[in-house]
Amino acid sequence: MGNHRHHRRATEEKRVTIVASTDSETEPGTDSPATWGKRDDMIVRARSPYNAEPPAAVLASSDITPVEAFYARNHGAIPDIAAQQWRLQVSGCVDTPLTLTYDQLRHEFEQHEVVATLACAGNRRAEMLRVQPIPGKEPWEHGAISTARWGGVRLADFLQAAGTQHSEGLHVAFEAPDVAPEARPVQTYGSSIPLSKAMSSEVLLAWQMNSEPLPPAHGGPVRVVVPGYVGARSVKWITAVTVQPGPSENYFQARDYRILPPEADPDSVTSGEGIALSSLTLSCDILDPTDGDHVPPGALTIRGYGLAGDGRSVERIDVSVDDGLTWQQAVLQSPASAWSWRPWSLTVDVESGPLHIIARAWDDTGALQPESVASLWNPRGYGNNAWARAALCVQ
Ligand SMILES: Nc1nc2c(c(=O)[nH]1)N[C@H]1C(S)=C(S)[C@@H](COP(=O)(O)O)O[C@H]1N2
Ligand SMILES: [Mo]
Repeated sequence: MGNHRHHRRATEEKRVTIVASTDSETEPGTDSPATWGKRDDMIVRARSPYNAEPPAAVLASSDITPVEAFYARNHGAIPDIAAQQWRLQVSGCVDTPLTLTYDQLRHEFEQHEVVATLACAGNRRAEMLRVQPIPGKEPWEHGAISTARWGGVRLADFLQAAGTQHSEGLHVAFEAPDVAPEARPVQTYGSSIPLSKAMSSEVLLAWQMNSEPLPPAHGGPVRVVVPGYVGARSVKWITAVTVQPGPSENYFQARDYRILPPEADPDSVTSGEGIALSSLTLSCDILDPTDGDHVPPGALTIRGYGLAGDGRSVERIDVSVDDGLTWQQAVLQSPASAWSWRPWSLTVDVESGPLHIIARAWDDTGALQPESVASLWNPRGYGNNAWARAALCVQ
């Protein structure tokens, strides 16, 4: 009897409440959608699951994005997990499978902070779908990217504590409790990264964002942050870690978040088809002013960011205001860390009439971004790192 009760309590503790989509606050189409503490001017791509990006000019206004402006990308309803109920299990190719509590995470491991930019692989898809339509995917403009100061524990320290084996080619898979209706078959969210990346010091089990406890919309109580990789690998509401011989079989690792050849039918791809997205690629964007803006003649300050791939650095940003005939070098700020975007600005003199601004980034290996978005088009609309362009009107 006592045992039975104890067992029931344990199950209850483990239960995760999914914020019901019948809650009028999260129902699409109502007048008062849940805003998850975001600014009123967020561009909401979907209310349920909640997907939203800040206006580009808002992103340009701070090097570290405030939580209220940070983009939100969700494939399912946002789970409501109390910190005291949260558990993280590690198993697979480890000597000692472990279960970690929130208190242990905070008090039994060294705490670290990393400023890192999260970028959704679908950022700037809007430009891609003007080349050719991409049905059923969010038309993200410039804002599915943001930068935060993440605080937490190194994933490496946790894997070490579990006695993770170090054989070549192992992967570390992450599981979360949120159910993604778009997955085939419908399943919870998950992904994986190579063990070599998982053991790198920048990869965190984060419980803090900009020095505050991680909010539910961003994966609180605890998420993975994988700096330098596409946002999809930074699994929110992490509940299980498995060290395994190959990549995760989760839909979002094996079938989605892949670059398919242009002629592929995304609805009939099989597991493992296409190129799995991992490291970010060299990119930059113009955030302020942006497409369609009207600006007065005279001095115009253009602002944006550059972002290099996995641990590389942005060394130069060229800006053209005459359709690429001539280029000027933008003024680069120091990035907040090796994992953060690099803000840039340039003040130019502009005359009345239409104005086309182009920006392009070079990294420390001498690589330049690809010029055309058309050459990058792929059926799921991922990885648009073409030269940044903005068409506006000076009057
Ligand atoms: N559990 C879970 N983790 C997730 C997702 C999700 O839907 N569920 N979305 C991923 C994607 S595609 C991105 S781009 C980032 C977005 O993180 P953010 O919402 O904190 O900006 O989280 C990733 N982690
Ligand atoms: Mo994403």
